[in-house]
Amino acid sequence: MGILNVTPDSFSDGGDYLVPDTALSQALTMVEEGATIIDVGGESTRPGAATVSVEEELRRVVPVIEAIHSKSDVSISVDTSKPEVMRAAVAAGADIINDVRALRVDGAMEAAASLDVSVCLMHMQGEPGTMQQQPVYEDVVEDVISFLGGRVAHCELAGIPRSRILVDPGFGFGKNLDHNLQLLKGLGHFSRLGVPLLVGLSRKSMIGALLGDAPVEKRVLGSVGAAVVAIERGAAVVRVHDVRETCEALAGTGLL
Ligand code: 8Y4
Repeated sequence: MGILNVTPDSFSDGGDYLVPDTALSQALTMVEEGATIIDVGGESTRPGAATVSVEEELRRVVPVIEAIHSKSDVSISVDTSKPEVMRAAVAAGADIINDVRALRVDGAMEAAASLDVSVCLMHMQGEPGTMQQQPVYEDVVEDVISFLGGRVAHCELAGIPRSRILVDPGFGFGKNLDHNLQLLKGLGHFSRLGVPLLVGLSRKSMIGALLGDAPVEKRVLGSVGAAVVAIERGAAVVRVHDVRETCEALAGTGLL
């Protein structure tokens, strides 16, 4: 899964892909490099980022999804928590709803259930603005698995079949470095949930910290290594910025 940010404040790409045209060429490049899913996001979820209105999020993601859908058969996921954006994105050609709030926003579960698409349910403790202040777990692996199991059950009650559900431990979302390392070490336990696992570690602060406070642009090799480890431990999908490098490493280790 290649990451396509369409936020002006996205610190990882400098907001370079605001114009749908630029976003489209970036998406097509990632497809050539081996991406089979493009994740289009218009709401920055980094700690302290400003919230985005429904109108602004629609303005950012819908034209980009339409453009990718008209030029490529690649699967498109929409990174959103808002039911209105889910509906418009799917109408524009999105195949997957990637929700960091796991369909907990009012109306999101019903919206997703009414749409014939897959959903990725991510774990987050707290909300983006405050989630890194004091994350607390009894046992982070067990706590996250238990949360995700509950969300899968909610989805099934709402009419979303298990065959359309993915789960994600949510690296960096209300987790300190130790929590993130425990989750990566314990990734194999998530197979208990019986649905495919998606993992996003690319360029995150965990990688920066492990590399001695490396800046974002020096996190590529660490991110690629983390993606390989995640796939080796059972992940079905990795959400990455560096598609070419990640595919090459997976191919060279026999994992792709
Ligand atoms: C550098 C670059 C530092 C990126 C931090 C970040 C996930 C996700 C995000 C994830 C799923 C991010 C939308 C955070 N992370 N969706 N979204 N899983 N499913 N931060 O881990 O990339 S945004």
